[in-house]
Amino acid sequence: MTQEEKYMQLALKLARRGVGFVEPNPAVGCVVVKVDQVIGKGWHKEFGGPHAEINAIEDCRGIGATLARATMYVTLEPCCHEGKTGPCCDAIIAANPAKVIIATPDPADHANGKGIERLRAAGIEVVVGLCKQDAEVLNAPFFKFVRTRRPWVTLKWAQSIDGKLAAASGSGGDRWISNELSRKDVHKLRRSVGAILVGAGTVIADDPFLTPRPSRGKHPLRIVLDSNLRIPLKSRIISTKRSPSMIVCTAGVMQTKQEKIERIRKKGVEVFISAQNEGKCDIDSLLTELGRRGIQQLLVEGGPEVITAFLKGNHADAVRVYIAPKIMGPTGTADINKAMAKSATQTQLHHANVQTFNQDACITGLIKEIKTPATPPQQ
Ligand code: AOF
Ligand code: ZN
Repeated sequence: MTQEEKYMQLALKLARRGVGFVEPNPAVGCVVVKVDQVIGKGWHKEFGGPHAEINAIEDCRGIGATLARATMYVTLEPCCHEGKTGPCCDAIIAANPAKVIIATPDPADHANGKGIERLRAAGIEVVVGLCKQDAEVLNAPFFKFVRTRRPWVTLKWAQSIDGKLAAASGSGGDRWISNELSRKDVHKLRRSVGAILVGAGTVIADDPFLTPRPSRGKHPLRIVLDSNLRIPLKSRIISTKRSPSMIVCTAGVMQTKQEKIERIRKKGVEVFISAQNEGKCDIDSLLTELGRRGIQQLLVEGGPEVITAFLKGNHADAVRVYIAPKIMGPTGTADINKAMAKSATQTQLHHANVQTFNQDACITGLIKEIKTPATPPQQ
């Protein structure tokens, strides 16, 4: 690894601290280096807060250092628009570093090379493309949404070693599969997405709230895939108002369950009549609709049939699975292995990452490899 790559990797590491807090913004990190010394570090810490570059410039000021003759490493093209904060480009130009090294351009309309141009026009040397792939993997949901206007889909489940997602009611065993720390992580994940989806079977079996707890001001849309409108009117997703809800069913129920539709709508819950695919709700057009509503990320939380349908239809971008050191044996239900045995394709996850939450393992991986052109960084 070159020295420059090391600095950019440090900026990427700082950026990762923002994951879970900055969405739907990208996570961005920044390192300022002068005569081989890091004189400032910054990252985008939370949605609506100052950008990475501003925090890094502030950090330099904190030790009384100026950016003259310094090099700034930043994981995303600095913005030049007036957003929730002032344009980073103007702050960088005012601080006047000799060089700015950027991992990847920002494809958002308000950026898309304009920030790079503005820095160059001010006489700052700009290099683009260092550690580009890592930067693309880091913000893959943001990049997908900006480029395609479709949400990034993560399939998440927690399983026992023998592939069970739930404990049978009355089995006497522990209700939870994963441990408290894993579940805390799931709530952080919920806070980072625009919508959370489950199948009607999960609602009937578990009656989940499907809200992030604590919410910290985040209220992702709760979606139930329910082609035959089986959801009980008393279910928490309908009766609690903490987050908006949307029940997705097919046109067939408009004749047979008109009254139920009305009753759900009267409770302030949306009933969305979806296009149909083999008698089920068409996931593809639902994703288009969610994208149209500006939802950047969708978290699919089960059950086994729904998770498998997303995999089979090639609608998933990422998988995050928590594996608890537990064998459920006869007390386990919702068998993910059984559902997946019906799924047509073998899938090798890319850019995989393994974490532990106390004694639970958590594997994250992407369905497709993130490819970037193998060109050397432009000078
Ligand atoms: C940067 N540095 O650290 C981030 C950037 O609403 P705002 O003002 O927070 O702007 C959000 C947009 O700015 C976001 O959509 C993305 O294009 C860019 N994010 N840019 O220069 C940062 N997080
Ligand atoms: Zn900015």
